[in-house]
Amino acid sequence: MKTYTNVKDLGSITEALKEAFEIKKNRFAHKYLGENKTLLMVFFNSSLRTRLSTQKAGMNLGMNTMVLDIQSGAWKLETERGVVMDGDKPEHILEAIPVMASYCDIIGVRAFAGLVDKAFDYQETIINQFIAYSGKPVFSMEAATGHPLQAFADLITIEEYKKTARPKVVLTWAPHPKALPQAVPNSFADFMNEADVEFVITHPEGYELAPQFVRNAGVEYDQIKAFEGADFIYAKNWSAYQDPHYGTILSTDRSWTVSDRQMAVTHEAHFMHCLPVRRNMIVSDSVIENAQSLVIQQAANREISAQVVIKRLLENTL
Ligand code: AN0
Ligand code: CP
Repeated sequence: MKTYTNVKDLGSITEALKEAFEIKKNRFAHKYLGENKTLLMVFFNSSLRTRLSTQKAGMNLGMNTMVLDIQSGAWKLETERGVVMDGDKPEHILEAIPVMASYCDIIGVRAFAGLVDKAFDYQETIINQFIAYSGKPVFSMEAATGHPLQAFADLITIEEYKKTARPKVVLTWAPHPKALPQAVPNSFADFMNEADVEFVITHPEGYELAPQFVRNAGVEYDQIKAFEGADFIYAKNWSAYQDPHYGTILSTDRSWTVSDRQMAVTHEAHFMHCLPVRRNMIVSDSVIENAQSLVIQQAANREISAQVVIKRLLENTL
């Protein structure tokens, strides 16, 4: 594997899951694979889980790890070519990338969607510049349109907790006070469309995701109908994708907050969310604290998904 930005980079998801469970059984089985190799993690946005789990995965493989927070301590980076740099950004990403690449062997990048320019976001302008100009294996730690380490960890978690061969998995929109990217729901949909599950997406009208991620998934605008008989409920807020409302909030309807009322019609479903989550906006205290909630297990599996990906990228550098 040379890059990791979406589900297709994994090849067979059956094989990827097998590798994940082997690593979970013995996470130090390849502790010399990354000896004398350096992992650089570049963050344009905040993180708790991605930062720690990815660093831990690198350390399990024997790598040295370095973290750069562009927001605090680094020079602010200009990302568009052709700009007269007379503003607040002293350095251009076109110099910064090869410089950063000269100090490491693998690069992880977190660069959220700006939610202003849909084409800039959906062309994955920032991570694609890392891929084009670093000369190193690059992986997404949440880019503009996807969060594939999260979705891979979510797939691992569903595989661990499913009670039927083909569970019903529902992705539901939930309200949030700030406009958020579509990256998490996009990648979750991408993975669920590859997995052997019955997959349904529910959201208020206007929140339709990009068709390349929705593919053939069922879209149900009635949240209660969607939840009926579900085995897994995956909640997430996202802002509008469709024009002319790209990146904006269309609804703050708190009747969409996942609570006992909706969970009652499910098949004793597990509740899932990538975290960080705003309680009593996205999900009630009672649902997230219920024994069926898997949010901590999902976060723990981030170490495993990251380790599969970094291991495969390392194998490609040998
Ligand atoms: C981010 C998002 O929605 O993409 C990161 C989630 C992993 N969430 C927030 O900014 C709250
Ligand atoms: N789920 C996730 O990616 O969390 P962080 O934003 O804290 O890394």
